[in-house]
Amino acid sequence: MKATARAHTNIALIKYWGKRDEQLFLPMNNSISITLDRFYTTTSVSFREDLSADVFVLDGKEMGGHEREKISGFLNLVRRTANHQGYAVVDSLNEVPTAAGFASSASGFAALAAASTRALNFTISNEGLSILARQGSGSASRSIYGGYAEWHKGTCQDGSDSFATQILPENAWDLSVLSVMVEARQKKVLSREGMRRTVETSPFYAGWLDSLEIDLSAARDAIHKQDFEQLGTVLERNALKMHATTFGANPPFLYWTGATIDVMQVVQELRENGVLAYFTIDAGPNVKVICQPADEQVVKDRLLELECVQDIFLCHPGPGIHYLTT
Ligand code: 2P0
Repeated sequence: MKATARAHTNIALIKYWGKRDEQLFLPMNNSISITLDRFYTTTSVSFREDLSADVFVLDGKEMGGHEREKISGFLNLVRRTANHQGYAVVDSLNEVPTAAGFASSASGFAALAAASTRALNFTISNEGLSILARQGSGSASRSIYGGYAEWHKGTCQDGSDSFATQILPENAWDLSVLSVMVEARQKKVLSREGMRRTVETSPFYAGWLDSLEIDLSAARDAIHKQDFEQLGTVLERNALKMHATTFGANPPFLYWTGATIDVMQVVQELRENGVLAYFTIDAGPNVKVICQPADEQVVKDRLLELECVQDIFLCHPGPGIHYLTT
């Protein structure tokens, strides 16, 4: 009763920002992402008769406390879904630079959902896996798929229609995603708390929700047409709007540092010089710059001229979950 699965991280082009149900991880809005080739989590799960509790090993180290509880809580959900009793050993290897602002929770819970259901020989669709992964971390719902995916917020109270679907596979449209690392420190306001505070207190949150349909349809349409300028324009606008909601929260907060703004300005300057590049920023100070593969070297060289840039990780669209033989 053992299986191994791999899932890749993803980066949101249209952001998931705010939950309507914290227990079930139901979002306030749809989101759209690209799954990335370079960063992934590989997880083996084996259910064993001889265990009296779940065991979680991350990067070779046995975890306890909150980390183990999170995994065990997720496995409870899998056990309920697959109608199985019995504990498991979960062995995960993260190929994700969390210091660069990549969330390992997306690839982590997508890989765990896939490996644990496969270990139990439980037949499940990709949509079912997306629903399961979502309940570990919202953004994990999108990492089931390669390429470009949309997580539909759904309308059911039980979350049964809140899952992601693929818009375009990874080999359909190549783009370059440069993850520009300006700071390796942990973020001060975790995204979970940031979302909650924004939904509850920011007067700008209503504006975020009101304008989302326009951003979603522009992004979807741009991906279908493979119109990079249209996609870049909307993804940058959407990221700035997400961050604007945090300025209005009480107490207000800001994920950027001066270096974040330096990178944003270089991206805008590149565009003024005819190089199509756009930025997006998640719940931290690091910036992801998106451009077409033909421009990636020019963009990278220009960004490396900035003293505040510590490192740049270059990614392309990557695959969805897959199973490895062990
Ligand atoms: C996203 N973020 O769409 C957004 C944009 C951060 C900013 O998804 O609470 O780790 O586990 O559902 O998925 C990060 O939040 O949050 C995130 P939970 P998650 O990628």
